[in-house]
Amino acid sequence: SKPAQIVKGVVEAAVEKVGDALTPDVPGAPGSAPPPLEEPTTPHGPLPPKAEQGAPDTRTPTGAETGVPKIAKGQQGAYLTTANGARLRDTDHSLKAGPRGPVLLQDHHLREKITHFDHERIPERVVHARGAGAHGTFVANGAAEKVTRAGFLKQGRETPVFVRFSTVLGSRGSADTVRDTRGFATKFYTDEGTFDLVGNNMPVFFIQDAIKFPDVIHAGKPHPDREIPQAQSAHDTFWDFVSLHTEAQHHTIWNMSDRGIPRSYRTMEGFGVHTFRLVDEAGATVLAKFHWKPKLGVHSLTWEEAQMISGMDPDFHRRDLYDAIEAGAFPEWELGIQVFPDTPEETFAGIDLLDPTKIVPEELAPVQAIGTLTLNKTPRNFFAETEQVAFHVGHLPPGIDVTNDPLMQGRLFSYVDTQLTRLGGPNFTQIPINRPHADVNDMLRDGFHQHAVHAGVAPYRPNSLDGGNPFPAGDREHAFVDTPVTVAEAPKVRAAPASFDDHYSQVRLFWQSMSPVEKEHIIRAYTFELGKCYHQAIKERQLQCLANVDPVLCEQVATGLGLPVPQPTVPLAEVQPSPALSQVGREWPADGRMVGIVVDAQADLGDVHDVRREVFAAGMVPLLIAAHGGTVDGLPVQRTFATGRSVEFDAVLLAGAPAPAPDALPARDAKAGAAGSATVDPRVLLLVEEAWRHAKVIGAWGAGAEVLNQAGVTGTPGVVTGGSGAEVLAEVQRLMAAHRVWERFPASVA
Ligand code: HDE
Repeated sequence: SKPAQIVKGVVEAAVEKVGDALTPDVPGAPGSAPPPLEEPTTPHGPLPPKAEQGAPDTRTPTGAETGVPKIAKGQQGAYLTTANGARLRDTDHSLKAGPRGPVLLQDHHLREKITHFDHERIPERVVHARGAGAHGTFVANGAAEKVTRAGFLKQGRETPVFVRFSTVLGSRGSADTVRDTRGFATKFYTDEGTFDLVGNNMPVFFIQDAIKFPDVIHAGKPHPDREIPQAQSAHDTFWDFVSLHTEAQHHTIWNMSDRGIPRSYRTMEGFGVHTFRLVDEAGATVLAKFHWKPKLGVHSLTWEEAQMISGMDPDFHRRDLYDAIEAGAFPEWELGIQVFPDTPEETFAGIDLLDPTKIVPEELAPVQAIGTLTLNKTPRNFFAETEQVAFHVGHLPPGIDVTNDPLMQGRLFSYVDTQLTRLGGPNFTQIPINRPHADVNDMLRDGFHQHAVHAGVAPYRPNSLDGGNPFPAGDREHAFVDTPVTVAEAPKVRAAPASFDDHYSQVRLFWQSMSPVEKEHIIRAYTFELGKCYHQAIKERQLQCLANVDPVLCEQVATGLGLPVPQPTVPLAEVQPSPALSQVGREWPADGRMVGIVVDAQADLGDVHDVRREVFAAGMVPLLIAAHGGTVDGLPVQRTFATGRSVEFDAVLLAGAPAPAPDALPARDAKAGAAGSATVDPRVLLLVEEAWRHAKVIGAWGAGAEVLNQAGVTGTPGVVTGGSGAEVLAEVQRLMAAHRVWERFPASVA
């Protein structure tokens, strides 16, 4: 029969692929030529079997040899087997006493298959459960050599990395575009041991001491009775906590700003948050903060877009990351450091460097680039890599050390502890994605899921039975040396230093550094979130906090909530704004951006071919939108008026003015505009209206100009018309460099 033939074909193809599988040709893998930029969503036939499904190679997903001989692997060969290797001839029928009889208990294959399935799920991360990861490389430019002996930061060194981005509050299946902090965790597989830089997309944290972490997370997670809301901070317990623990106000304003709803993982900054101690060859130290700077600039969604995407494409950020990598638009970040003298006070310009609720403005201590991260390969298997990757703040190579930041100190305990439950025991560093690329000889033994078959009889030191192995390393053998920092002689106390008491000056600094449109967004975010709270006292308490930040901010939010404006209880700090904190006002490359092109049969299709080529040439991805699927003049239609929505596109081009299709909703006469009655499909009008409202660039030529007329947006800022597609695209591209047409957003504050 036909299905049987297809299965046979697939098996044959798989058998053929077995030979290739040991040297998979991964597009974009380091060393291989970048694949041509191509539309990632072009419809294609059934996927061929994955080569590695036939015979996994013996390397870790990041390319290091595991040393495990192929013969010891659990899965290889082209034939379906039981877990212990017996070939099977049927996996679709349980063993029964006759075709209509009861299933027999002796059916080992049935029991094994179902038992394994029953245990497929592992506990999700208690925070940062929702995430997406990618492989890449980090190349150092050598600038850090002056301050650290870390080998991977020496000039020209290339280190494989795995990065996992995440939201904090939501469950594994929650939407990507919720308002939240984003995790930005990087594993550098250095040859001096793995370095995990477990950061966020915001430079400060809610709390100053790790002991409050369970409290802030309990407050942010869904309410314990109804378990709602999912992945949101817009609820009573969150605002109860942050208004009572005012140290949280700085992180909270970052969350309420556009930083809480990134456009893409590719347009996020990253921060190590804590201050680290860097140590050079001679043992001299400096204090430092790590920063990731995206090549594409820092850019966010609008709140309405974020909400719409949560419904339309909850996997938006994950898809965006994978599409960009697979299209060859490899995301890049510069790693930078701010460097401070390591003085006994551990302060810089009066700012306590151990307080994780404080930044050091870049204008006071510039971020110096020390290398470039490029993500160029998507995971082969989500569970094996993204889900099982385990980061740890204490995974440090020689040359990078911790400080006494009480938040960092608590994290040093937490990250092993959590893996014991999540990954089921102490041997999680043996999982392929977590395996160091440096040699490991750790004398740790046994435990659940022990994969190593250790040789020798003396896992202790010193010994005389295993020839003295393993040997301690000295400085010259790249040993990690704990920095001999002097510990103050002081009484044991549960207390914080007095400098930790300033909870408002940097919140004001952040507010004052925003452009008017960013301020407007912050006001709306507070008003929305507090508007979702039920308890009046909580709203009033948070308004009191805002009064201590800025009278305009407080007054605007209070007006939105219909509540009185409180007076400040602390003097308003004199602050110097930090322009580096604003996302507005600079220009950036548009690599990997999505450009929607509306076409119909009447459009000038020659121009559409040209424009599509030009969009590709600019490193962006054109997506053709038409009434129905199929092709237009030989070009694939990737979105229809039913499947496409404005939020997916960074700019919209109109090459035609499609008439209402039979499956369109009734036209809305109110929107007929200057043309009298609407002759354009209302879904196209909606697309244009939304793109306009979200301050995106819109371009039209030929018949497309009529859509602008009927949407009522002709001649407004960022709406481009011209005689040809090429002319319009050139101007659209120029405007896209600013990310959005900022002047289209209303701003009620200066
Ligand atoms: Fe985490 N955090 N955290 N965190 N964190 C976890 O570890 C914790 C903090 C961050 O993609 C957990 O493996 C404590 C700051 C990221 O796998 C857990 C404290 C920053 C990720 C944990 C903090 C982070 C985590 C949950 C307060 C930014 C995701 C699963 C002292 C600098 C990593 C896991 C990934 C994950 C504990 C505070 C970032 C429970 C106790 C500050 C990006 O161990």
